[in-house]
Amino acid sequence: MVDISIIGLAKSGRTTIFNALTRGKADKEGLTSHIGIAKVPEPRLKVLADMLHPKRVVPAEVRYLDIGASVKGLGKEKGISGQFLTQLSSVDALINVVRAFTDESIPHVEGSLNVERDIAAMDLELAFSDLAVIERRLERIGISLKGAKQPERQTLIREQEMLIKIKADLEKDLPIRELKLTTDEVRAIANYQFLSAKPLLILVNIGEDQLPQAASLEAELGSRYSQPKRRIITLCGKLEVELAQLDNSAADGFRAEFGIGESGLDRTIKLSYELLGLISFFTIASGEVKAWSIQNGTNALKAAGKIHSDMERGFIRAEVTSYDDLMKCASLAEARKKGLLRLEGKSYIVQDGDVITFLFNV
Ligand SMILES: Nc1nc2c(ncn2[C@@H]2O[C@H](COP(=O)(O)OP(=O)(O)OP(=O)(O)O)[C@@H](O)[C@H]2O)c(=O)[nH]1
Ligand SMILES: [Mg+2]
Repeated sequence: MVDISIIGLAKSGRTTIFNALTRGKADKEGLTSHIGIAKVPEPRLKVLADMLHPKRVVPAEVRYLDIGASVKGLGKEKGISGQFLTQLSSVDALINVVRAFTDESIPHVEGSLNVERDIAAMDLELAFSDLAVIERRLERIGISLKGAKQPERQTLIREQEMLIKIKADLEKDLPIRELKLTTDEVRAIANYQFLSAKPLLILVNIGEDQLPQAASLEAELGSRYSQPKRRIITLCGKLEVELAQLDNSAADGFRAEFGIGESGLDRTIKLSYELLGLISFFTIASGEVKAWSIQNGTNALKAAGKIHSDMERGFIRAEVTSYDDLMKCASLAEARKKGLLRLEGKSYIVQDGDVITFLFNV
């Protein structure tokens, strides 16, 4: 499962966004962190369901984490530490909620509204956290080097050099996600789970009164902040949380009235998926149509492992058809008759929209 953590300054609307995304009712005053699940919007799943009338339709899921109110004033402190760091380090991506709504009764922690300043403050926070991790590791390497013999010595020196290089970049305000690293370096630093290396979605939380400018604000901010591993979105958390309580057609009606095209929540999930390089594949079995998310470039063996470790261990082959080919037929059986089912082996790279039946024995 994909894990995404919601971060941001105090009173930026994190818990509101969390509740909207997960259709949850987390206590906004609570100090504890919240974990919730959201279903990944996938229009092709509905088309498949309409065609095949399965007993159950199971969308892919994302897990969201809201790390609670006690991170208040995070931007002023020296770095993210302890329990928060452990929680944040393990997620796949971050959503930074930045406040743009005005409300006299809820003072902004910094005294005034300033989206750019708050984006920079969080970037700094993530960089501080990574620098602290690097410094601790460099200290340890220094100690280990005193007694180290070859070839361990060589390995330690290589790690030391790489960390010193990354440290210098961080000190120049370059987050790790922006660095041009070699595949070896990416692999070497993966274990550190650096925060500034994680894909980042900046979510600008606007007020209802700003809805008419939402699209132009997003375009303007997007031109400045969009990067391969960083995107920006504007939405109104307060409205989204209300719409999330309605059924789909009622919510669509309200959206049309407010001039909002697609659901802000759906767009948030989709953007996080894009940032993470995730694609969907589908399985149709025992009366269930299911969507699964995998990293683009995953082979059939690993994709099978997503479903069940037995499927990976006992993998024989995969029967694959594309969603588009299946659309030309009325069922998988007809696709088979028409010769649109391919047999693929372990190393086949799963494509977005593949409909797969895994054959395995255990
Ligand atoms: N007017 C307005 N108020 C909002 C909006 N989004 C959130 N709020 C309000 O702002 C307050 C803070 O929202 P939360 O979602 O609790 O924000 P948070 O970042 O989780 O806050 P803490 O965890 O307490 O630091 C709540 O009273 C929300 O109802 C919005 O778009 N417009
Ligand atoms: Mg909160």
